[in-house]
Amino acid sequence: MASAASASIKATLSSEASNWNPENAYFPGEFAWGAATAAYQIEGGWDADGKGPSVWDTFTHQGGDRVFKNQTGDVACGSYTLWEEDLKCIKQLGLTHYRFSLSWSRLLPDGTTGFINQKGNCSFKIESCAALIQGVDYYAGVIDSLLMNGVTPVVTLYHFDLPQPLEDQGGWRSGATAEAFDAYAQFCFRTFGDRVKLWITINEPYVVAVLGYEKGLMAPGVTEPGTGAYLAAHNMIKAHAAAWHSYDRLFRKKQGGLVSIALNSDWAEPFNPNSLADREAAKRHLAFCLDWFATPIFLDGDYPAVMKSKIAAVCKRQGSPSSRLLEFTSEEKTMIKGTADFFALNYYTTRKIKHQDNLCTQPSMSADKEAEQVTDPSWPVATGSSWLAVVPWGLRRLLKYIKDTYNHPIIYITENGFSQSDPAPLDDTLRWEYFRLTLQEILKAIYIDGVQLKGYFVWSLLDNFEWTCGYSSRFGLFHVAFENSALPRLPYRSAIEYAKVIANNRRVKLDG
Ligand code: PNW
Repeated sequence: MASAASASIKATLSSEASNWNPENAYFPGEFAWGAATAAYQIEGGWDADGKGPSVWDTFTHQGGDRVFKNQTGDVACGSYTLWEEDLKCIKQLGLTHYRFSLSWSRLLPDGTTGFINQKGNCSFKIESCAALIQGVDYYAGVIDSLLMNGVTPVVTLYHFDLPQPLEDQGGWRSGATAEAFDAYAQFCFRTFGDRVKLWITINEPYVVAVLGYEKGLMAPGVTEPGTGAYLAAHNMIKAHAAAWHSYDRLFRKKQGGLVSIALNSDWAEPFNPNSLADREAAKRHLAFCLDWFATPIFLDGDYPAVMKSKIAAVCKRQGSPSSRLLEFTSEEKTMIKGTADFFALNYYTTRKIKHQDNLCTQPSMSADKEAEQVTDPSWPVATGSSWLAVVPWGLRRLLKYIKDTYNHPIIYITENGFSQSDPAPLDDTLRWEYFRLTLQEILKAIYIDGVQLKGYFVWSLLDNFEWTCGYSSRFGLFHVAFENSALPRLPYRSAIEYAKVIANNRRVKLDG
């Protein structure tokens, strides 16, 4: 970055920030412009060509109104057969990077490497197996066509869709799942690592642990308050670390890629900035969300001190002799520490945090943190997600916090977006305004705060199966007409504007 240019951008941003337009702005030359998706949310083909069931297949097929109108990902955007249509969207945007996830049970139907779902390798009854595109071949095709079109693949190994046979043996409550994950990760590195150089092991372990194993709101729907999330998180951290070490030991030298884990976090502001109790509570909110995973992985192999002390104190008061938060052994701490090659952040929203005494007699993770979250009524809320208060400046503060807390890492924003409710107008002017303001905060983070931010991925490329909201909540840059069996994709205005920003930045190379 030329320093004169940097200084002038800095001055422009400080003085004219409110008039700033990302279309005319200078992002770093090699900035990664991306969009993201996840297998279960877009692929469909839930049992096609030898794919095994995942916890999301089970969860949605059980019905019970846990998902909007009992919708499922059985068909979703049909990307398993319509990949070429997705590629057209990617090219229309001019993305430099595309982040997608592999369906573990499409590759390894029972979750183990005992059987690999690959062309010519048939375990299921069908006439001509050799004619089929199966798991390995499908993803190889996606990766090869991205590379042929100059788009860098960023691959998530696991995005919420655990193979059901592993869940049947305890899922993330069992250490055996961490071992199975390591074997699966090695298989993926070996199979695709010659072409894939950016890997995410696990997407949002917080969401899997809290919504999947504590509150039971997402698959596998386990409700074990006060223990489920801690146990699931413990095993996911070990799984991630084992996979990172496998890459480091067996593949890094030859393949030269990078491996991280995608962590989601709100930014937390104290409700009353003059209250020490609220300021401490805001720190705890971050500790119980982001630092829960980032402290062990990026710093010292162990949970944040405030989590350990708070949970131990609550447990004591509740009459339990030992803490519900598990402990890592010293070997495990050594194994976990330093197992990420960059910081992958998913940011959606900001909360105001009040101190709240835990008076519960029953175990509960949300009570353990003694912090109550509220949103400021003046913040706009995305029409498609009641939890998504739009606070672009919260992202800048969170990035600065990560820089200061985690030794100035290279950061990628691996997800950020705003949903519209269905029916969603193609002219989403207000939503583009949210993106524009967010990109403005990103520039400030880079040029004023000195954050090493290397890329930004919009969630999501396409409208898709938004978990418990089904198809009612639309995060896509491209609209998908789910009522039409051809599943046509059409750009929202945000897609057209995003393409302009990307095109402009690719013309202007300040430090490239
Ligand atoms: C992320 N919350 O999940 C996921 O990575 C995506 O699969 C998902 O579609 C996207 O965000 C939008 O929701 C989240 O309740 C799920 O705060 C829930 C929350 C945040 C992120």
